Amino acid sequence: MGFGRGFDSRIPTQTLIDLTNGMLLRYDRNVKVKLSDLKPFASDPKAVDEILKTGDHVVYEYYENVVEGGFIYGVTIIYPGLIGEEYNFTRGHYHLRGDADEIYIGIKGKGLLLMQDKRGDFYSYPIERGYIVYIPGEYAHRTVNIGEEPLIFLYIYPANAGHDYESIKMKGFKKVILRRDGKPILVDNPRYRE
Ligand code: PAN
Ligand code: ZN
Repeated sequence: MGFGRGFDSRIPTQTLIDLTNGMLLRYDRNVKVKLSDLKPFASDPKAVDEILKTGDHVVYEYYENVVEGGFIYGVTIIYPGLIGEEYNFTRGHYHLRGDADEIYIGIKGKGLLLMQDKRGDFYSYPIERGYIVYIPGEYAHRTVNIGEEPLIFLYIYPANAGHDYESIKMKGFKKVILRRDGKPILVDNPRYRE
């Protein structure tokens, strides 16, 4: 079996990533997340409404392969931009299975990976070309593009992990990344609930 054919989970497979733009030669699905989808996750929902008056747009998208009983792996591309003062970010989620860890590998651009667990333990790590971040299953994770080009990273996690977005919608992340004086700063999220 060569490039571009469907994947059977129990035989070895291979594909290619274009490291200049993150495109996978072969993928099972592409999910595009728009600004309107991010409104419940934004630190400033009024800023979202303001931008939506002039139209909606894709903030980030991901392309992935799903191997049932194995891993899901793919590429996330977060476009540069701001939502009010907040840098473009992913919704963020907990995995439903606390033992489903994940690995992120930076390909291009400049970002921060925010991680927090349900006890309120919080970490912020850079994600850039060559950076590898290991995310234990109990930690919610959100990625933020703090650069001026698309932020591109690879991810790999168990296909049975499951995603909990509701907890993030309800409680938010402890900290958010805002642009102040042209630079990213980490500040307490005014909408965070313990
Ligand atoms: C990643 C994320 C991807 C988009 O594949 O799903 O970067 O982020 P949201 O799912 O939070 O919108 C991952 O962590 N999967 O488990
Ligand atoms: Zn995840």
